[in-house]
Amino acid sequence: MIFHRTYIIISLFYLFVNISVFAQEVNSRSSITVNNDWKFCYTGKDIKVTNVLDTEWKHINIPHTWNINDTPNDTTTYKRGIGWYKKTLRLSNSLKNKRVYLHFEGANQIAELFVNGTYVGKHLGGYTAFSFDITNYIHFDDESNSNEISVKIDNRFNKDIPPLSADFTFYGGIYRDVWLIATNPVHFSLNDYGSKGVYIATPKVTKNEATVKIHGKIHNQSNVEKEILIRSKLFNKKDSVLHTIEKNLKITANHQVDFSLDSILVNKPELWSPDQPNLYTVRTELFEKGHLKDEVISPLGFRFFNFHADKGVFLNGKPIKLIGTNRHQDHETYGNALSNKLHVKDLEMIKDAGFNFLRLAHYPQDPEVLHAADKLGIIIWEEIPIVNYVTTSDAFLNNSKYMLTEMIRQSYNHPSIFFWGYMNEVFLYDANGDRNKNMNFPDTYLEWTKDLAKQLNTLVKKEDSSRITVMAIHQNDKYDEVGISKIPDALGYNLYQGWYSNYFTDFGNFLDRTHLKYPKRKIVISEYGAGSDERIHASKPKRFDFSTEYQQAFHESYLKQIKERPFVGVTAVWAQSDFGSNTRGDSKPQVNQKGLQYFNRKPKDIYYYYQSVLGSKPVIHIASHDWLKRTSAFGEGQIADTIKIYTNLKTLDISVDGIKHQTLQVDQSNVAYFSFMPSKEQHKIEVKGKQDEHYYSDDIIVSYTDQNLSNGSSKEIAINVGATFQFTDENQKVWFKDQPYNNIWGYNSNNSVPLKFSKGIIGTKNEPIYQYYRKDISSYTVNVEAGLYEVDICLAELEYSESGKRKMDISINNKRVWKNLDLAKTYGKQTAVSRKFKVSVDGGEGITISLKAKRGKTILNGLYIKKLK
Ligand code: GCB
Repeated sequence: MIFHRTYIIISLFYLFVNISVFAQEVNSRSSITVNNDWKFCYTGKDIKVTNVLDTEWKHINIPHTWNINDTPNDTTTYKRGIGWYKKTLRLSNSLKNKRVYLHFEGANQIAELFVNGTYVGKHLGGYTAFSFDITNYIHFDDESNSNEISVKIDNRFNKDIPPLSADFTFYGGIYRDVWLIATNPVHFSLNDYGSKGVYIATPKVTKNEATVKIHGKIHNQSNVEKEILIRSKLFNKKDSVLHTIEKNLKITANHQVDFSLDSILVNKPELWSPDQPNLYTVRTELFEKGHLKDEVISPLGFRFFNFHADKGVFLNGKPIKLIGTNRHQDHETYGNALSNKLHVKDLEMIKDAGFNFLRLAHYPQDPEVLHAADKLGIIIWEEIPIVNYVTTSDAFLNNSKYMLTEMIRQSYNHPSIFFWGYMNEVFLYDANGDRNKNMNFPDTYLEWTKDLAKQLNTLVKKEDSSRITVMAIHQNDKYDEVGISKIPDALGYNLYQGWYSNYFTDFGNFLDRTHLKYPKRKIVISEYGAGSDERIHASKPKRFDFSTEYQQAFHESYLKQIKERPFVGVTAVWAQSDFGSNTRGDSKPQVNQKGLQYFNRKPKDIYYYYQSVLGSKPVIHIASHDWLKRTSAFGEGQIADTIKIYTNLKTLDISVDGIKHQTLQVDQSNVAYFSFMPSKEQHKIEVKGKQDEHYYSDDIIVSYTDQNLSNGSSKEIAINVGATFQFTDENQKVWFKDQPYNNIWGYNSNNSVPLKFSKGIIGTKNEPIYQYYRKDISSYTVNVEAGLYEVDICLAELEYSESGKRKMDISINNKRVWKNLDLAKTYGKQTAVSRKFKVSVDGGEGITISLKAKRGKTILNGLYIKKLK
């Protein structure tokens, strides 16, 4: 919601959507959302709206995207094409003397508006707002019953509109609010790059005084010259008027003029900061002959900041380390079509984690996000979506500049914004050696891109020199060789040492080397992160295994390294929540899993690590709420289990099953561990602590899965062959990590190799069982006691699409159950195959699955054995 009205009563002069319209006298502007009762049809192809059959329209409300069912887990239906929206609008006669606008907060990515069959205009770019004046295209109640609004949205690849490529889903649709705005003929401009036409600057701010400078644009859409008065009132947070400033203006007919009011001086301003987000308000009014004709309300915050290459960021004269996160705007089950409530909830979670900084990656987000950031005290980096590469065309250049101007003008008044960004990893493809191969970049590519950066940087400075310009780069020397890294005021590094490359300790070393080499560089860590999946756990976590334990170790190490380096002024986790990325094939395909919260926003355990280190409230959180089903054995051959706790308390009391286990002293790291010996299937763990006379606690119930079918202690075993972690499937069954035969169970072929396939698997929700496999395996043995068993063999052909490349015979206890199995031929590539067999075991011999290659090498992905009798 961007149009805050105080005079809501006078706004109620019309109601929409096929119901009667009531007229009342309106003095000032009126804004109302027109989100309900739309019809939608995804046509895919570019056809006329009149050619869509009546039966093809579906009733929908906005916000809406047509890609909701495309993610996650579906590699086939990601729709990039044309979708038509239409709506009937009935407008009161009282609007006859008004100017009527439709304002879209965002539609991805090309929007074309038609009113009553006539083309009104087009907007390019999916992440900024735009308005159309529809006055000349509409009829009113006395002329005709209704108006047909139709909007064609196109989310196809367009080489001239950023982003061209990125690690996120380009959901199509009208996915943010749509507003109908009615103004008097003379009003604050609604055609100034989608902004509200009023800009509040604070050219000078100190602790003692601040100046406020208000300027903007006025549009006289009447045929007569107008004499008007502009009045701005500055309110403090208690809503009392502190200052009023006015100016008379004359505007010729059918003209727009810029206006600028004299400076206002505010003594002893209450400064804005993350700890004290003091907000003022400016109400700017437009009067004609003493009557209020229009008004715009804008937020205002006083703060001064600078970024020092050695000492980091200073806010209001004091050092402040900006430790924050990145946010994508989508959400499980909603795609990018979120209610304002969900946007605000995200910001509240970010604040609650203790973060004071947020990068809006990789595009401008809903206006509500910035309102929330202003109010909650979260410092913002906002950017336009030039990601991965550019097209060296004038159209791309112009669209980028247009988008950048839109972003700045639309967000200008928000005190939370400190950074304007304009590029992310723009040499990704080129630096990786694709140049002149797949991408066909011209020889001038690097220089052209550098020039684009220069032009964008200059544009930002012209629009708003009060903020810091920034771009994010990946770890590659090309940016320095070309010199593009010198263009912005600050340089953001997206760093993934220990995830995309070997060790997380390389992170600090890289920072130290870079700071030494470029001592004047203002370094931002614009991204760092590792993926995780609540179903994957490992006591010895490995890079890229998607275990929650690896992600935890990664962040614990990174945050420590960040805190040790004062020159690192700004940092941001990648990312606050998991998000849709249609090209990904991780353990949850089509989702980027590096969030501190899941795609549905449930916090991961690691969220509480940040909260315990950065937040102000006492935290005790057992770091294993996601790992309640464990594969350690109990009873005979038992091994101790270790439980981790995130806390900012100094002393913890641990109890197991209600009995005091130990008292733990916690060091500076905010991480505490204790061990105990599981002795039965379930244990209740409780952790308690006390601070300032208040008690805090957390508890979990952990359960243990035994793995021995030979002594009757277990009746089933599931094995994720080829994997180094345990996996919990959709039926809550725990799949053990793979192991060589240890006299209980395991693979027998020492030459076999564990492999991973990084794409989605057709026909299962349990991808990690099929994505991991062992190749060149001759047999797998599980010791069992005598009885009748069900043996489920899980396979997927992950290498070949063509038949005839791999053929194998599979036997269970020397009895052939599959002959000449050619998975590609029978089931196709990348498809989960699970087949169950009944096996009777007399005793002694256990169950051995043997695989024999007839062509190519054998493979095995998973094994499940269950005792039936
Ligand atoms: C990056 C990109 C971001 C990706 C992220 C990742 O460097 O800027 O868009 O999502 O890495 O997860 O790989």
